[in-house]
Amino acid sequence: MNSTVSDSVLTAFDLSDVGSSDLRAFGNGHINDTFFIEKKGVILQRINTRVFPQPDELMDNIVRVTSFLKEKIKKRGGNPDRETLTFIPTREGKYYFADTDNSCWRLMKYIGDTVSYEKAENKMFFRETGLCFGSFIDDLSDFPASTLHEVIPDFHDTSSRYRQFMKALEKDRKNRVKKVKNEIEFLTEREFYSHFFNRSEFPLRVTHNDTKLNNILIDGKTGHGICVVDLDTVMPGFAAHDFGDGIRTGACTANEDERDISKVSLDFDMYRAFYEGFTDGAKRTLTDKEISTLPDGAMVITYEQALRFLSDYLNGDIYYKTDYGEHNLVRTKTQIALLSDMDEKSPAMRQI
Ligand code: ADP
Ligand code: GN1
Ligand code: MG
Repeated sequence: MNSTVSDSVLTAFDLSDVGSSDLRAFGNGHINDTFFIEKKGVILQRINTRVFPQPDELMDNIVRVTSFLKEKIKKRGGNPDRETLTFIPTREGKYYFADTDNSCWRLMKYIGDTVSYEKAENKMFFRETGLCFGSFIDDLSDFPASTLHEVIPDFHDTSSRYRQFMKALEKDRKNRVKKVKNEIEFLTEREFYSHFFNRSEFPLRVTHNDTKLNNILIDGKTGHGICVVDLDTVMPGFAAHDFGDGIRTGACTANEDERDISKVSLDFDMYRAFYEGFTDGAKRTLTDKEISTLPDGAMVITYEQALRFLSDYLNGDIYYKTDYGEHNLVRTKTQIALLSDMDEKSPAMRQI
């Protein structure tokens, strides 16, 4: 087999007749490695165990959440194989396989005739994306949240992200601090964002926590959002964070790694479209207070993402996949440009 996927992985999942030419690298995620095997109609994924060191807990969360969702989808007459992920166990009945080099792999059904976007193509698709992420929160509102493992502790605890940023500054492992004085100043001046979401003030819900636009599959024929993917970070969290990451990735006029920051701003029409979809999807669950803080979620998550990208740059690019040396710095700059624009537009964001 090729250097990426060993024969033992394929044998474990009963895919022995699959050859290296059948594996197509898929998607643009920053964490896992995803392969599409068209002739079997499946997606094979290598779990990034540096980010998710407990694959047992990770898969336990995901399998229980998808089983729960499948029951809901069946009850409302939907298609449980299309509207949520279906994981396929190994021949030994486990939901992941650990290779001899300690890579962990999982297999799921490919959901066909769908597309996912890196950038929102139009308002209709983006409203659908908001609707899917909002409905996800509604569907999981009666899932026993306390039984979920915290697979990445303090994932969206922005003050903890701020402390990690301070540590990265202090260590300055790659001697890069001197190159990013302006970015550091921008982020330290806005430290107040890291305290906005206080755990005791807002209800903890079962949230997705990685609501990037490309984590929604849109039906290629109808244009409707049908499935929420990338369930690794489903954990208790705040609805405003899910709203915020959707806006950060989908209502931005440029890609997350656009080098020309003059192209980066908040597209207000897209903002409104996502807001309408999200609040419609989660209408049975969200309180007025949660709804009133959705714009703050967009700003806090964009701020947090700038902290995370810059910390990774200072630490020597050890967390996110990067394509070139300054990739994390470029990503930081787009987050800063987007946040600056949101700062200006926040009165209008609050008015909707
Ligand atoms: P990562 O954690 O690296 O972001 P994802 O689980 O999001 O990985 O998968 C990467 C991409 O693969 C997604 O953005 C989506 O486009 C596509 N994808 C993932 N799972 C499926 C699936 N079951 N069916 C069809 N496409 C999928
Ligand atoms: C990662 O895996 P992906 O690309 O969907 C990251 C998110 C970040 C995002 C930034 C587990 O998401 O938290 O917001 O990159 N996932 C994890 O693009 O850290
Ligand atoms: Mg993803």
